Amino acid sequence: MITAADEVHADVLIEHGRVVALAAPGTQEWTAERVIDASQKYVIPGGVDAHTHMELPFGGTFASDTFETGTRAAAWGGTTTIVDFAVQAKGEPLRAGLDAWMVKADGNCAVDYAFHMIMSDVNESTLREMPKLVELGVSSFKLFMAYPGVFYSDDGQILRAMQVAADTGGLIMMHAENGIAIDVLVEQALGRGETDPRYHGEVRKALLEAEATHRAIQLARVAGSPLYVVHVSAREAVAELAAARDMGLPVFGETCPQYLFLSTDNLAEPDFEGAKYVCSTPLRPREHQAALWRGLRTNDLQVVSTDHCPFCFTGQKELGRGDFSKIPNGLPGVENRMDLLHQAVVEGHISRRRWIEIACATPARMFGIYPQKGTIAPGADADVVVYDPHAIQVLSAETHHMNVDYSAYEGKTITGQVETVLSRGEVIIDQRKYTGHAGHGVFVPRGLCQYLS
Ligand code: DUC
Ligand code: ZN
Ligand code: ZN
Repeated sequence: MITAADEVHADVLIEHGRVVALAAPGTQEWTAERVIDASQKYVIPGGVDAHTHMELPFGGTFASDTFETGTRAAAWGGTTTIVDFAVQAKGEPLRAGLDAWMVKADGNCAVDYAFHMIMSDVNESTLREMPKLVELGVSSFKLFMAYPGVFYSDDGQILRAMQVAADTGGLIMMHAENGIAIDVLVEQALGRGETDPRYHGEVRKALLEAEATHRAIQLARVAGSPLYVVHVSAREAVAELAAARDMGLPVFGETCPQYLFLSTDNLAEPDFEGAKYVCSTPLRPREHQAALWRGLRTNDLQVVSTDHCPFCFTGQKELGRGDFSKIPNGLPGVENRMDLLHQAVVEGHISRRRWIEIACATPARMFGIYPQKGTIAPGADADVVVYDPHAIQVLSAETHHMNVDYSAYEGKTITGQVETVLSRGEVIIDQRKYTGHAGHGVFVPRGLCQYLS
């Protein structure tokens, strides 16, 4: 058994959906309805993916995974909890957005789910609503320094939201890119006839991610609030986080597998294939990867989540043929995260326990659901994965379960594969057969970030 803290040989006793005891192998006379033999395998906590966008409306279309298809794919990949983003529509209350996303998820999920709240309209009324959302178990709020006219908040709005977060214990999650400057560069690039997907990466400059990260950190300092920066991709942004953490500030950073394994080489693939890799923050030149791996090892970055936001190549990514700014932003990945990070263990980037820490335990703690989620310990939900560390698999759209017509990792060989998955004690993947069902997953109300007290 591997947790963020330990690697031990152990029997795990599960009752009524919870872990009730751990024991040295064969030392207890437990009688059980079912025994799962995990010898030669790893027994790990179910993954916690703290950043997904099922059914997200974006760029005139919708992310292609529903809560049903996306959470089933999560289960296949050993992820048993997702934290998705409910979206406030401009001019509407936060609560209306949350209610709408509750309806989308309710009765449809294969694994447990929670929500963050995207604030697209920070004003007096939505600021007043923030403490109520925290009480409802939605204790984190995503703001955007990018996407002017859509999700964008200006510095004053950001500061005000951070002040409320400081008062209520809520956590501000920041999409840190200078969207005002980026929009100028987009217009200029298109004016020069630079319309291919690779220009998406060129205009969304690393320096504009670093600048926004720096500004977000300073605003959080002024407000006295913690800050969690989502989908960090630039080494210059990692440096800003590291500097803030060296000063002792409560600043946290997340990166995603696409930034660790893919690069601008993918964005430059010919025949518009690069559109498959358009997401924001964008993929960076390969040289940035070393800084991200180092950040994960030194704890300057604490979480790896997917930003799963799939759009089919046919009919969706194609909306941006002839104009990269119209390509819907996002990559599929909810099914691949645990495997890709195990591959990182195999390749020596991180240790086994760090794998579980960045993929299970820390996201659970960061978003207030530990130890119910993110570990295997008496009292925890029995979200348990039997992982075969020796299986060889090849990632492909032919075999994945995400509702999208391509894989960002097509043809990549991975050592390791999920074999069996339990969600609250129910076997939902049984030796690579899906035995779960839509509606098994329930809403998990979250407490406050557990790194602050
Ligand atoms: N980035 C993406 O790539 N997709 C959805 C929203 C975002 O910020
Ligand atoms: Zn974002
Ligand atoms: Zn996102």
